Amino acid sequence: MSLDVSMSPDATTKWQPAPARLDEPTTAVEDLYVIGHFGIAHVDADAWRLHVGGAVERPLELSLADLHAMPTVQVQAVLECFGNPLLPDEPTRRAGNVVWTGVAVRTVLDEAGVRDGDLLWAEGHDHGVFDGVPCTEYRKDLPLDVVRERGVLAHAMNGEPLTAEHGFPVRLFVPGYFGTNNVKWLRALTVADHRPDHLFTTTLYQRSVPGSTTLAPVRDLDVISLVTAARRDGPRAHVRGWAWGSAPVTRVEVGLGTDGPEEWVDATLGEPVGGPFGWRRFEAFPTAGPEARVVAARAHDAAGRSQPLGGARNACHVVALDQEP
Ligand SMILES: Nc1nc2c(c(=O)[nH]1)N[C@H]1C(S)=C(S)[C@@H](COP(=O)(O)O)O[C@H]1N2
Ligand SMILES: [Mo]
Repeated sequence: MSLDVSMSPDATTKWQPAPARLDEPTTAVEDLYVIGHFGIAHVDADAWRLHVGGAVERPLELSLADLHAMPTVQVQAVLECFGNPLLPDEPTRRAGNVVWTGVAVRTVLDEAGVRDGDLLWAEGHDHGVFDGVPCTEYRKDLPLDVVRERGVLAHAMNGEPLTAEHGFPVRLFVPGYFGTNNVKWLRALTVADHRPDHLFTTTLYQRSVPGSTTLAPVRDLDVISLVTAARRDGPRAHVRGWAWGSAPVTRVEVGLGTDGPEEWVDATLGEPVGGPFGWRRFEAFPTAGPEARVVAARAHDAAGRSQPLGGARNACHVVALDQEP
């Protein structure tokens, strides 16, 4: 783990496109938001190794060539940011639906032979200071059963090798989980039976859950929707966008009004794009009188959850009619 990794000088990298740019079913890599808490890491692919250790029979050290020689899996799914961990109730609407190619985490864990433990720690090469706290790496811990079932060691996005911004040469991706868990510039996987203390595991990215007094790590995606177009079309409005979440989206409503959404209609729903954790198109053509000025979308999921109207990170997306969202 002594690989020398240079970091771009910026302390935090944040970039995101306007929602109107997310109207395509598959998000182009150049339209996918970027978050790097310490900046962007630049990793030498030849020197890169993935260390697999902890409670395993055979610790591994895999090169990029080793990974490329393993069976490949491909999945299309939404990558979504939880938001600023210091402002956890603020909507940021950073998301994209991309195609991930790589090696199933299961393949690597089977080769290593898991002995025991119910968590998988994932560690990235980037380092620096975030919120005044110096960190020697980015670290997350994830439930081993979920990562084993659907986690991918991704080396390509939309069929092209990952860019430095998105985690070159390899990142973890777990469909249905918030972006924070999808560790970029991956350098180690460790099977463990307890949570590691780290800024990005037990301090930040924790949230309260109904019926519990303890905070839980930010993992499953919330039910959410994004408006990508809202224009007048004769006496009607044409409103469309995407909806997704960790549980299947069952219904999306579109609201229209003057100062806020007042009249709601059901939108039509397309199939999830690319797989169960891809986003679904919603589209509606509600009647829009001259007084109609704002449009909102509200998604509901199979677990019985709905987007709140306000005050939450997944609050309804409200946009101005006839302006590019
Ligand atoms: N190593 C590392 N992985 C990381 C992060 C990071 O700062 N360092 N940020 C996480 C967060 S909060 C998000 S939302 C996604 C963003 O991925 P992207 O920049 O490819 O869109 O990466 C996640 N993985
Ligand atoms: Mo994020």
